[in-house]
Amino acid sequence: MRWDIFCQIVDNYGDAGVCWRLARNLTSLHGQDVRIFCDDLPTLNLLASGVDPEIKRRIDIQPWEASHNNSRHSVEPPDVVIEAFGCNLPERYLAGLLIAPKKPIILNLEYLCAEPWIVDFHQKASPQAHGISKYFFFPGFQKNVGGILIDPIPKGQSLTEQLIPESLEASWKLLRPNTKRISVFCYPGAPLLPWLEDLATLGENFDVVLTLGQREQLQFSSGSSTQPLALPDSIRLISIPFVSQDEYDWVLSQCDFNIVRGEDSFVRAQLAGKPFIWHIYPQEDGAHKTKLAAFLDLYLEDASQELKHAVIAAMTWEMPSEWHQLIDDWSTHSKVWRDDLLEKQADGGLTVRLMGFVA
Ligand code: TRH
Repeated sequence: MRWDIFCQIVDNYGDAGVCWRLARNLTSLHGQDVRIFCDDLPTLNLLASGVDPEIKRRIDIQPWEASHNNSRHSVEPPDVVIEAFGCNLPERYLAGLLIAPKKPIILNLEYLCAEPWIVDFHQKASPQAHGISKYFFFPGFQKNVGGILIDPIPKGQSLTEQLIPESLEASWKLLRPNTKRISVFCYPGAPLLPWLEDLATLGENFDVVLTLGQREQLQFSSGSSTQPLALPDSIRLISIPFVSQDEYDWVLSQCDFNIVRGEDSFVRAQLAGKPFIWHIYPQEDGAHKTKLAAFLDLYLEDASQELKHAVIAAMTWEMPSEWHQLIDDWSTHSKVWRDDLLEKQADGGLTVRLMGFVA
């Protein structure tokens, strides 16, 4: 089938991250034809860099305007149109669909959500005055919802066995042997500096892998942009550049603990099978607290009372000394959660469910 994915980048990288991962899954695993129309090509290309050129060649990445400025698109209407995260289709593109002999199906791909109400809304029709069928599609963890995006891992290989990506070789040389690794990718509001200072009191060494912008954030919160950060030697900070999506997934798989955010890195941290803090995207009305609580209800359903307290404390940015004594239990729990998640997505997860629904 032919798929048109519309991706409007509100902020950061998550919208592009999800669209790109979906496009890759559709083409490389399922032989679908995919076009992405995106309003911010530099961001999309940043994530897509370093990808097997064969895969990249099969995904047609176009600027947003190309969806309606190029007559070719009105001549060849797709079978499926995806409005990622409820972005509105350009009117002229929609007008082209209305006169097409075969109408496509339009899907509104929603944000990932662990809240129970999505079960009742998933795959429901959203009647449109123009007459083309449009449906809501909800990614999620529960049964009977849209699932999550599962990536292909080369046969017989796990992510951890893949070689150090070239772009990370220099940084990876700075890691100390037999030292716990923590990767950090969070929003500016996180109390990262006191968190690291507290980590230093645990009597262990930690190598902290800082993704793009995190060192600057730390520097800013220290109150001085020129003074070096005063952290004890037990904490070694290692900055890495913004790497491609595959390479970032690799980083998560190589660390013992990950701090992630948004939607896509949150899922990858779970699939890495390691403990993590989800720094959920803060919303003014506090809706993120409900979303986090809904996820923790699922994530900790089978955990002991002790572990529940520890994980909730960690996820709400209590200092490591408050919960770190439970880290081994949490590590075991993370592997069980990952295996369980993969088992629940054994049908192929979001991509296959999308294709099944369309069919
Ligand atoms: O960047 P995010 O915070 O993105 C989003 C958007 O802000 C969106 O508007 C918001 O609604 C949503 O969060 C909740 O976090 P996310 O979703 O984890 O996306 C980051 C993407 O960037 C993900 O695909 C991983 C990728 N990435 C790289 O490819 N290389 C890197 O070096 C890093 C740090 C991330």
